[in-house]
Amino acid sequence: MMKALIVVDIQNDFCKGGALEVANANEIIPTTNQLIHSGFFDTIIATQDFHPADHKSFAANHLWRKVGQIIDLNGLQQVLWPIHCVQGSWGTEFTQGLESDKFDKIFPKGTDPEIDSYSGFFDNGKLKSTGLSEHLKSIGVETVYVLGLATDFCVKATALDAKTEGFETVLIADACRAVNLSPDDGQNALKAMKIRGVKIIQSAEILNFQ
Ligand code: VGL
Ligand code: ZN
Repeated sequence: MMKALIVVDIQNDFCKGGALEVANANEIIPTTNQLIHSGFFDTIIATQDFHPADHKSFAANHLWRKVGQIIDLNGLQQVLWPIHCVQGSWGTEFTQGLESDKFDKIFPKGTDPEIDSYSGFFDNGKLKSTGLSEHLKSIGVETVYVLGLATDFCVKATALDAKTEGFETVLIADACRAVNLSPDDGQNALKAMKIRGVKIIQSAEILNFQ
């Protein structure tokens, strides 16, 4: 049974000193590296938030809009974010210390300025595939393990799409951190994933038995 690890958006802009800093994000890097080295996974995949400078998820690209506001963007609700993960910038690079040279394949997302893409599989309107699902199926992956940033946005969206795509889906909870626009968002995201059939585990359940 082939197993893939999906490392979601461990990038400078979501870590210490980044434009969309997630609290305590850097704490997940040592655990992620241990999982990468565990030998438990048949393939290591990463997603990378990778926006053009004119991306419409940036508050700065709308007149009179502020970070945190919710707007209608081409028929979808869109939270407005600070400018982050712009192609070619430091912010979009994988964070120092993360063993990104071990990634077998990287799936960029959020490249269309008109639509955001939280999931590593599809944009938020499910209009276009990134190719991740097709790739995993082509190499025979049946189970995906998801970790990274942020629990309440890209991790949640990626895990839910993995489940919908027919993969056995496991969330490694201690290797995720949440944005928490509201204080309980991270916890609520875990509950929402669990209800949809995503298995929630701790990294020790993999690392202690390798
Ligand atoms: C993310 C907000 C905007 C994430 C990406 O990786 O969770 N959140 N872009
Ligand atoms: Zn983004």
